[in-house]
Amino acid sequence: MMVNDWNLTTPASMLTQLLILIIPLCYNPTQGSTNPTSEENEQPKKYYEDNLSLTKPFQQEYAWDISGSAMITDRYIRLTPDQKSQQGSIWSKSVMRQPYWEVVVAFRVHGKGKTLYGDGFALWYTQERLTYGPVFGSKNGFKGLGMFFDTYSNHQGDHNHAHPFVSAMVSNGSLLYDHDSDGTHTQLDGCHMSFRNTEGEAAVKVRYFKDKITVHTLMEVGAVQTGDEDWKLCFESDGVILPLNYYFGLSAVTGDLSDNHDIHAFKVFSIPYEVGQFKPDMAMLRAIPRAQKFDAPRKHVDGKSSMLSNTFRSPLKTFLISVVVIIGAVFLIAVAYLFYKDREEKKMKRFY
Ligand SMILES: [Ca+2]
Repeated sequence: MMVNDWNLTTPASMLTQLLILIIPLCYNPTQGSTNPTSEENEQPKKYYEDNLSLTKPFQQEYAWDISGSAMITDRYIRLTPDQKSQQGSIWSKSVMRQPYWEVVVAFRVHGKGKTLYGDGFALWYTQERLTYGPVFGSKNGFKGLGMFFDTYSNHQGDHNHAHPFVSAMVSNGSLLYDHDSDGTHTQLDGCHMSFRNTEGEAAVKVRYFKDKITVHTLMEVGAVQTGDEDWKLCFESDGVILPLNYYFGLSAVTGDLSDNHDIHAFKVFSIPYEVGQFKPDMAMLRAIPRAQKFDAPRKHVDGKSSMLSNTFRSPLKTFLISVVVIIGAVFLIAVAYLFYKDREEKKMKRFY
């Protein structure tokens, strides 16, 4: 079954959602009131955002910037091929204008590597776009939300999870992602998801609604009927503030290790604050992205990494190595000169 056939916008699904909205009203004496615990608030109708979505055959390409190694075919968007030192990204040209939303991303990460492969890809909801850098091909110190699909375990110390690992992080621009701990000290939460080298596509659903992030996963999209019950909860996290008017993006990077990082569908839905009513909140325009919960900070431990990525990720290390190399070169030139001068002087002495 194609990704486009998911029961997200089918007539059957729409009818089901309509019934969910209507039935409680029939039995509720305070009809039309906005009880925050009612079913209607938990499951408001979603609206498909065409300008922020990319689905086969990817005719919405005009609404996106595609850069670096990223390329579009009629079957997928390849962020990086299974080759060393690649970096690719796609970014929406327009922003999400509604405060609450849901994103469904279907993808395949696959490659020839049996035990060594990397590094994974990231999904972004950030203030800036087309930002290049060391965090899965995009910049560190981002403002907004980063979702990481990490296939390579860099971490040397205690790790409570297996890879591939899906995690989320919210930054106000000053909180930094640490590759050497696989971002575990700044993450909201995460879960293990065996999405690499699967036959079919895998998918993740990220929902931001009323200051809560909820992430669901789905394996082997297309092998089963993908109703809501098929999604597995990865995590949910309260107390998350994300402003509206941010961009969506996807990026990936390879170092010495590589993989094909393919996006098969990217669907964005806006969610009304209450049934039939969006609530534009001016405070959200000025809000600073933040989250209440983070994992406890841990001491930074240098992780194992591919040589190129490691150099790329440590400008200070690169600088120190450069200084040592220059001092070494100057020293060798000085020794060679003294040796040459000494030999010339001996020659002159012999001549006389
Ligand atoms: Ca990693």
